[in-house]
Amino acid sequence: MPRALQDRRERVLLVGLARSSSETSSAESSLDELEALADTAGADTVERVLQVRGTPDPATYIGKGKAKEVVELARMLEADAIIFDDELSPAQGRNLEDVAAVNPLAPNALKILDRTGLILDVFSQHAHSAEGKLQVELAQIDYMVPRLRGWGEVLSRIGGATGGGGGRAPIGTRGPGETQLEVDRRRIQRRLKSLKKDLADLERTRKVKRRGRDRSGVAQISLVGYTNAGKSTLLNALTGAGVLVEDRLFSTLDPVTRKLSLPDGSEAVLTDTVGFVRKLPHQLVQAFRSTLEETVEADLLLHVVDSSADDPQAQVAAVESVLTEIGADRITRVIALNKADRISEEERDRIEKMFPEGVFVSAINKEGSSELLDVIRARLDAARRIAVFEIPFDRGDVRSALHDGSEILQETFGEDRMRVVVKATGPVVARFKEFLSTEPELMENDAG
Ligand SMILES: Nc1nc2c(ncn2[C@@H]2O[C@H](COP(=O)(O)OP(=O)(O)OP(=O)(O)O)[C@@H](O)[C@H]2O)c(=O)[nH]1
Ligand SMILES: [Mg+2]
Repeated sequence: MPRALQDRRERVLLVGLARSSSETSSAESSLDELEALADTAGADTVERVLQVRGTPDPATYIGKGKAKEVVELARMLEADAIIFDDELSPAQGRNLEDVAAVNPLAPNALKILDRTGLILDVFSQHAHSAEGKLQVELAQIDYMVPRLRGWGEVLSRIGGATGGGGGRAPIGTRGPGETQLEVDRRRIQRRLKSLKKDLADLERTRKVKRRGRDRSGVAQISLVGYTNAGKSTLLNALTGAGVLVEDRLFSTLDPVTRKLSLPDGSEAVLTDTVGFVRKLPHQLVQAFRSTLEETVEADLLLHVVDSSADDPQAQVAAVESVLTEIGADRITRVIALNKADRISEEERDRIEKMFPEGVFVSAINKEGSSELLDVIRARLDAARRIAVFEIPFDRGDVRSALHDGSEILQETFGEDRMRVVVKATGPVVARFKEFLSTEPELMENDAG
């Protein structure tokens, strides 16, 4: 493709569906988000179409007549692609391509894309670490395989080298790479197998690193929140880390962990990770499972909310639903109402009512951060319970780990072991459960 053409931002038409006329406003905010995703992927939205329809049409999502209309409109506006605000089934995608008379081999064909494909595209642009790239490729293959239209009909994105934000490939085609030749299912299988193996290797390395951290016994806090809520900015503000911050969706894909000093002098570690979004593709949740495990194993979740967003409650709901999906919904959390510098007094009152437990902060000018740290410390404290450990003398490492991260109430030394009474969080207790005393009532007498 000539250079000039490649550098041109693409033009896209967005199509959303509302179940009923009372749901149009939430469908509109979903389209806003799709527009932001498209912008992040390098495309300008030239028009949005919202269709009210009780249930999606199984064949064409919006109905054949409407589909023809949308295609006409797209051609008139010289759009490069139509993006549907949902995951299209493989059959819907094929039928819509037929309506658009898409020839995937012809240049400048009108492309049919969906929300999942777009999110995968953004992820593939933003994946930097080896693990992140592999995770995205795995999710892309998962998404693509049922959508292949027979041998060689569709371009393969597998096994090449143009992915990962390198060039200016057109939106929807950025991926692990492209080859002109036909796709062979065996090759896909081989690639899948090697991807999974490489990922497993990387996961092992990361687990070893994490085990080192677990042994320290200090509280682990995970930042969670909607994409672009300001998680990385808050990490930087609280810990002085130099993490990349951008006004783009999904700028962070790889987890970053930094030390955090709490007001009582104790230490915790704070991990920044991938943000969430409405209808986060399950292929990605699966592929990022190991990254998200850090979140599941945290002592506390710091949920960052963009208080200046149009609908913070909807964003919180989207985050909560992903947390439930990965099994992190029972972890204690603190809500940071970020970007407080951008809202008026009235908005502040309104948001305070929505989230009475939330703490207003501005990560950008550090306003509210000391109050936030106080709340974090108090919440960690409340999550602590008294536990009694019996630690052999040769396990000084366990004792010092407990000293680092927990409050020591009493220490007594026996013949071959020491008894340590501590106030520690559930996860810390679980980490050292092999040393838990089997005679807690005895200890209580001792302590009293
Ligand atoms: N006005 C204002 N802007 C903020 C604040 N915190 C973050 N931002 C801006 O919001 C944008 C997103 O910030 P990030 O820290 O990258 O957000 P994130 O949650 O890490 O986003 P992803 O990693 O993409 O999911 C950037 O342009 C920040 O400068 C704040 O307190 N006030
Ligand atoms: Mg970030």
